[in-house]
Amino acid sequence: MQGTVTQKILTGHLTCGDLEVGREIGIRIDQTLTQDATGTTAFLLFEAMGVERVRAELSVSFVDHNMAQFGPENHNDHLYLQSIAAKVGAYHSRPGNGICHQVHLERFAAPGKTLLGSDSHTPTAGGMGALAIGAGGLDVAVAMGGGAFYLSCPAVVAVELKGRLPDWVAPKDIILKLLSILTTRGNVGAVVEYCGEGVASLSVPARATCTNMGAELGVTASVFGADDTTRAFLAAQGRADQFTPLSAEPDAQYDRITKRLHAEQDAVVIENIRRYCPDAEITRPDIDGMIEVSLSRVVIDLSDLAPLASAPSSPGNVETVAGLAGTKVDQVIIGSCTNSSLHDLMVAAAVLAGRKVHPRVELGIAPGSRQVLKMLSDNGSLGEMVAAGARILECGCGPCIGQGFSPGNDRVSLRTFNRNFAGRSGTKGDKVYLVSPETAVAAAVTGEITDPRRLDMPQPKIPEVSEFLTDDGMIIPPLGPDEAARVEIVRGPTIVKPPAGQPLPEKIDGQVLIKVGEKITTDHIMPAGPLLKLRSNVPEYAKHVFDPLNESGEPTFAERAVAVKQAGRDGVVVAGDSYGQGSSREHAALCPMYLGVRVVIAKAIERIHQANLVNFAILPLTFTEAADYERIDAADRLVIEDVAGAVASAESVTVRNATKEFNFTCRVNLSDRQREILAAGGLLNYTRQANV
Ligand code: MIC
Ligand code: SF4
Repeated sequence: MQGTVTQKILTGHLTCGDLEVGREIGIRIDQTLTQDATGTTAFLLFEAMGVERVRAELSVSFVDHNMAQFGPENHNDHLYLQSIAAKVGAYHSRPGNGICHQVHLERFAAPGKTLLGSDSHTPTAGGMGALAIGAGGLDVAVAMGGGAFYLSCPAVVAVELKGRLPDWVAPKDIILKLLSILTTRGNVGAVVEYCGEGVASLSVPARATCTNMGAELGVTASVFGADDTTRAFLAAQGRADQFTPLSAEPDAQYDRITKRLHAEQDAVVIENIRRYCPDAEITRPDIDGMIEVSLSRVVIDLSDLAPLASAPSSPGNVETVAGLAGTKVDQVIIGSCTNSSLHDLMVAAAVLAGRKVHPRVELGIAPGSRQVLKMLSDNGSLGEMVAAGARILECGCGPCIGQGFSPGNDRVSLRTFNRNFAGRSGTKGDKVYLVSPETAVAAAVTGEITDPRRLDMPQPKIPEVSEFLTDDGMIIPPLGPDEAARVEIVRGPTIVKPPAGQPLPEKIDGQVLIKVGEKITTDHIMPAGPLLKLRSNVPEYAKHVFDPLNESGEPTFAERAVAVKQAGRDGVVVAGDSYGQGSSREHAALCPMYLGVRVVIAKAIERIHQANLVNFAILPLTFTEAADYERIDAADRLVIEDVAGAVASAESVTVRNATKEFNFTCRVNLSDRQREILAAGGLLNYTRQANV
């Protein structure tokens, strides 16, 4: 990574370790970000840590996820968050002020800074040249308290952009193209660094669309340098003084990542890798048809791109819009932290101007921030949208996290969002496509998936903004220590103290509570939608663990877990590849822990989820032989005799399937620090003991 932007930022923030790919490093965190759905727990844990004041340079608590306010829970959370921010010295962005990532980009992100956020799309700020990373709330609480953040030193992969985007082709199409090359799997531990002459033609919000969906690649972060475009954006936001130029050296060295793919099932991806990765090395298929691909560079010529879409139900199912053209569309939503900038919504307004939404389609538009909404209103674009028949939604996450606007059964929904995991919209069997604002608005007026290049108008030319409307009246700045001392923390009755972790037992006598397949997301483990309001009440929320996978009429996961716990056994979850994809929500570890889950055995576990498991004292193991996964069934009894040894230092551990009488081995892929955290019974206990 010598000479890369990533290396420069890491070097300036390193607190321990060496920049050797794969080795654990600690970094100082300049800024933190929380949002209400993870933030309430993060601040409760911050309180439990016993640190009185925020020690990071800047901590912002946003309220953007849970604003439907069905029942008292959400408002109780908002009031708690406002009061605790005042007490401990954090900024508080009030509900209605916008989506955390959009507002952070506009008002706080700066080149060269490190940002840790309790939301997986925190890397959005990489569009500004910040090294921004998503993590569980407890890790963010530690960083708020001035503690370092620990991560495996990333492999830095170059994404070189050439040329310019053609008309009607959007930044979303760049990241969807990258998803079709690198896929949603096998990129854990990498940072994607954008470079090349094509970068200059992309605005900061355009870059942020690309870095935002780096989360869907599963990488640790995505980052651009900081150039004249960054300087102009900061100046237009009234923050010219926060600009620092940042670029990779001309001879920067990038690192190779290795991915395993199936020669036949992944044939399209392999073809893309051959075409777009000039230094790819591809092995011959092994006996199971698996190949290994290693690469350090992806080269994308922007002028060759066409409008793309992620088909249901994974962001990695990328297809061309032209190929899907003609599919009838029932719903279109433009918004989310991926595509809700002023530019994106002005493109939509320009297409809607003087037209009506197609009679078959309901169109929802959620501006990303109050800044965007007010500017749309002032320049007349909002009026065009309303006149066309758009339903204007609050500045927040809304439908992206299943807070309303669920599509009808079998209805096709086109969204400018970043995730289309099955059921995330709130409708079982949903058909959600992820597209650019250009493609979304084209469908809104034609009623079917339409290549926007086929619209009877030229691409709208949206002028660069030289001065954004900067009214921070809805961001409450921190109070000084004296005033803060007088603040009463508001704790509504629906806010329940999170349970504490317990050290692992010497021996695990466990039972498989559930066996799940590949690519299980945290939305499967701990669903959001209407349940999101239970985030600050773990005992209640835990009743819904694995709800989307529970069979109706059968005991729920929670009921089975409680029965197993009462019988004196430990809960075990068995999973396939890429377990814990998606969000950073630590409830996907915290709630299973509350129900007695002590071990997760998977073919592979995603980065943030693995860290959350450790933070809540659940032992993450991976199968040494993937084939052993097939030999285990739900309800099997699994025994691990030497848990203490596994946690202390062993790199592998023997697990006995006492139901089927066979042994298998699992990898214990933990850093020394993670071993200490597990031994202490989780990060909270560890932090208290270490007095970070
Ligand atoms: C998401 O997009 O899934 C969320 C909701 O923003 C999550 C955070 C959460 O679950 O609260 C994320 O991406 O981390
Ligand atoms: Fe909000 Fe959706 Fe972005 Fe998550 S992905 S932060 S729910 S807008």
